[in-house]
Amino acid sequence: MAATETINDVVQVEREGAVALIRIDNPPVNAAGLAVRAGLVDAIDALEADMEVKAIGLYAAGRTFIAGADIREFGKPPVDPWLPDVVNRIEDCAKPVVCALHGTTLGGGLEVAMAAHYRIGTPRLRIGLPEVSLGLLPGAGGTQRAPRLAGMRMALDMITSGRHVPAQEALEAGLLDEIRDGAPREIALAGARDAAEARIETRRTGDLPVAPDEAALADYRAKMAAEVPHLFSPHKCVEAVAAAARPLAEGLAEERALFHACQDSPQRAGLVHAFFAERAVAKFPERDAEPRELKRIGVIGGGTMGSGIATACLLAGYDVTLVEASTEALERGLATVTKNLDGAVTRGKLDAAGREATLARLDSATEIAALGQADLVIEAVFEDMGVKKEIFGKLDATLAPGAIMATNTSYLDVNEIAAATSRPEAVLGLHFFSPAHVMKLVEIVVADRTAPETVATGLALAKKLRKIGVRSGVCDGFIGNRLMQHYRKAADYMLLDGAHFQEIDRALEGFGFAMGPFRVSDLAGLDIGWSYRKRHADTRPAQERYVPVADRICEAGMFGRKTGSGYYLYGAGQGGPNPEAERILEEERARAGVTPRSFTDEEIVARYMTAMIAEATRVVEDGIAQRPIDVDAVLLFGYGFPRFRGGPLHHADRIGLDEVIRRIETYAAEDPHYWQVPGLLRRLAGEGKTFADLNG
Ligand code: T1G
Repeated sequence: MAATETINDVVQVEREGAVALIRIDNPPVNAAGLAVRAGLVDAIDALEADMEVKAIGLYAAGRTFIAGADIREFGKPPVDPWLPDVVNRIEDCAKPVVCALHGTTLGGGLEVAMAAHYRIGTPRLRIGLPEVSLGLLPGAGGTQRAPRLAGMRMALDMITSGRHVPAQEALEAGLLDEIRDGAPREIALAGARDAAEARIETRRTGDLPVAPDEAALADYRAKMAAEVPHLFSPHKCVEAVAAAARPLAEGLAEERALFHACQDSPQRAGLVHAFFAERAVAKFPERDAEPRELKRIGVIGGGTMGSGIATACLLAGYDVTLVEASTEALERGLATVTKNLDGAVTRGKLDAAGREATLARLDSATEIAALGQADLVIEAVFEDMGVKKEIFGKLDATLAPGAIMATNTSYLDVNEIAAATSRPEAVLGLHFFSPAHVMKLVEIVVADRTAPETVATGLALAKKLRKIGVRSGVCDGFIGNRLMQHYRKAADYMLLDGAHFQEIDRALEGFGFAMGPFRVSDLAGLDIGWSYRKRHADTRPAQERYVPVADRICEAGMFGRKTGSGYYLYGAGQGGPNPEAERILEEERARAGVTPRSFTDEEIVARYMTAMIAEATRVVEDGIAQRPIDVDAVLLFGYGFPRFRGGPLHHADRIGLDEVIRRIETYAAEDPHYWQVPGLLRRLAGEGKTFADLNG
């Protein structure tokens, strides 16, 4: 019988005859926090000194071997033993260490494994070095040992992409020595016995030679310069791998120095914040309520949004019924769904057989009555309150008790829509973003009478669709569009005051946005904002400054890409500013009596971001968003906010709340209606707190 010895809360040792096993058990993902690191060192020390032990098996309990260093420790003062030292201790162990890998062995977890003397993976294992997605690089020897096992080019590919590599590819690349099926403990035990009886050849990775590959280094230097010029760590990743051509100790020292440079970069903080934002938003107050089981989903409306939502639900495995008002519209919707699925085949997300099986789960109708069996129905028709209320009334009469009704409205009052039914507790908003089968974000809009079970069902659906569901209260535009409506005005005010729309786009693209606001409007279609402004013309406050440039461009029939011109010209050989738009801009400046002035990129970014931060603060203050991190997640995953900046309120903490207040007060001198300091911002600054303090 194996003798088990507890090293600490998360590390245990078992002795089985001439071999011993080290077991890590640190749920949920065996992150290499302090206890794991200290436990590993103590276990290796003890077993190396134990004369009975001839070989050591290393494995982890739970769903995965170590999934990396403990990200929650980043930014805090490091505590000994550091992971690089733990990794070197394992490699220097006089007894062979055989590592059994399962789940998603990532970052520091793979670095621990690469320091072991033999690696056995399970068939469904995936390995990776994703530190770059956190603004870092593998800092525990990964940039030195991966090239020794798999060559520089494979190491560069893994370290600059952060991709998860399946077991078979890892074996072929030399990162694994074997693939065996079975429980990690049994694999580690059998592997250690094989090592003790020399049935397998163990080796010290650090002693292996590295074939310098200047061509690969040149390729990746060029690739990073072209693809991510504004990011810090990808370039450091390449330089760290380049150091692998030098003796191990020198290479490790170079890696350490580059790791610290990344650790100190603000991009690391932004990217780590984005990592946690993606996960923290799922912590809804209603998350423990029982979600309704969903099998068949109805989608009303076969337009861009409806067909995208239907595609997302089909790809997630649901049976879907698409409903449209006419056969022609229905056929258009079905054709779009089919095209979307073809796109998924092209992207390798689906094979031909999968496409057929997926389409087999799609049926369609021109009557809402056909949705009687649906567990959930998502309405995605055009933005008209009367039409939506009529549809919800019909759904109320059609659906079985307990079924859930959702609206994909981007702006309209979900409370008013819910009131059009006899069961408002079963109504919520599910606001998808176009293209709905691609965009990660879904705003889950909780109306005043929405039941916790209904919210929990919305959250469960978002998870099943592999989307990021963010909880929002009911207000005009919920979280994202409310912010966009506000910060977009800051861009229009700078436009009228003298900045050219190309300058504003360039400045914000320099800040990290994939596309500036005027290019985004041209892509989305200027007519969408136009109809929104027309709908709100009567309720616009008299003292609000109004810039009619976009209206004038639309009145001229220019809606952006879809009409070939908007702020910019589109079509063959085009792409520059639209002279017509520039002429309209000049006319509107003259009409407003504006003497145009110049704006630096810094000022453009400062005004745009300050406007965004101000409205984001009000969205938290009004309780529309639960926490600041929810607002950050909405902008990150739905509005192209640069991930390395972490989101508007993370950014606010970086520039300092006093500075944000100073800016608003400065700008308020020219427009006190638009530039107002939110009470919450003053309170936090007054108490010396930050938005991070509100994230819990
Ligand atoms: N540290 C701390 N917590 C972690 C964690 C980590 N590395 N990985 C996951 N969690 C938490 C996560 O926040 C969530 O918590 C729960 O675990 C489940 O995660 C020196 C410096 C492993 C593929 O980048 O990619 O090693 O929200 O919801 O979808 O070179 O988590 O429940 O409270 O994501 O099944 C490198 C990051 C670190 C891997 C599982 N490693 N993790 O996905 O579950 S840097 C990574 C993931 C490093 C060294 C360097 C995924 C996953 P909560 P989840 P999942």
